[in-house]
Amino acid sequence: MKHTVKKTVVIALSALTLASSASALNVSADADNTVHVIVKNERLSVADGAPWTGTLIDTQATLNADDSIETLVERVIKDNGFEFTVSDYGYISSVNNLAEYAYNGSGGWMTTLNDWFTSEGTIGYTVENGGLKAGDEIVMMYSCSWGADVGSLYGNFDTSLQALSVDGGSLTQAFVPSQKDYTLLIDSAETAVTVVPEAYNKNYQVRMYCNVYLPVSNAQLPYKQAVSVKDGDTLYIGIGNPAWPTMNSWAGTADETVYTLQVKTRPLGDLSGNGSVGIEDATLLQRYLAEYVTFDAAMQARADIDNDGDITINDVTALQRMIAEF
Ligand SMILES: [Ca+2]
Ligand SMILES: [Ca+2]
Repeated sequence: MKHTVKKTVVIALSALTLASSASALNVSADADNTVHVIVKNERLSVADGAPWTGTLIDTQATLNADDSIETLVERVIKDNGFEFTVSDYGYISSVNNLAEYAYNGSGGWMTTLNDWFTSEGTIGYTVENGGLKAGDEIVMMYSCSWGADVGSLYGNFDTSLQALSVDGGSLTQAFVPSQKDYTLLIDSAETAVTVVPEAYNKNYQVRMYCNVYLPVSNAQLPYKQAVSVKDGDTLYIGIGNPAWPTMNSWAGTADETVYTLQVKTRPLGDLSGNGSVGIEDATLLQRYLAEYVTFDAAMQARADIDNDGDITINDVTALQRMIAEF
């Protein structure tokens, strides 16, 4: 019964949140006009009554100018030859014969847009209003507990991240949800990095910005896409700002959480990856010359301290001199 109430609330909220949900979206330079669409059931087993399990669809779908999330997923599902039913209330009620209420009278389909359980129905996010755009990721998933088993926690106000992955650079310390500030090391002065934050409670939006947090301009960084950063930049990752739409606003208010990543070029001679030059790097360089360890191309570039194009004992000497000067 709780689910029915929630649905009604979400419908009522739709008109109110339409404008705000479309306000902070940044159209990426993604040339191909596609959206990543995934349809999956990882929660209800065949033994418990599901007609199928696993990933039904995982595709890049072409976006039409008149699409909403709902029209897009409907087209993708039907084009793949699967059954698709929308209930009288406008909710997706069945996909490939996996219907809502299939698990002991509960269960249903839920949808994330860029890893966020939207605060209004999927029909409310359109190309026209800016709520849906090329490069987005839509995941439709089956839940047995109205979302709690897939990260949609109604009435929970935790705005921390549960994970943060970085490609194209590295954090100087492992991500821990309670630790808010990090250094992000990159190998050259300007590098493309892909930073993917994952909220603990995906009812809250996660937004990422470079250098200015909550700018007036439309500068939110795109989800799961490479962005160019340089030494001195700061990436801000905010979760659950009170001004951003969330279905949880009906249950109470949360305090926003903000993480920062200070971008720093990895210094010449840092072979250990900790962001500074020390005796551990000289030891590693000696071990490399003795062929006890191997370096990748980026490490080899940082090991050529005297910049003569080769890695020799002279670089060990130069590195030891650097350490002594520090
Ligand atoms: Ca080091
Ligand atoms: Ca050298």
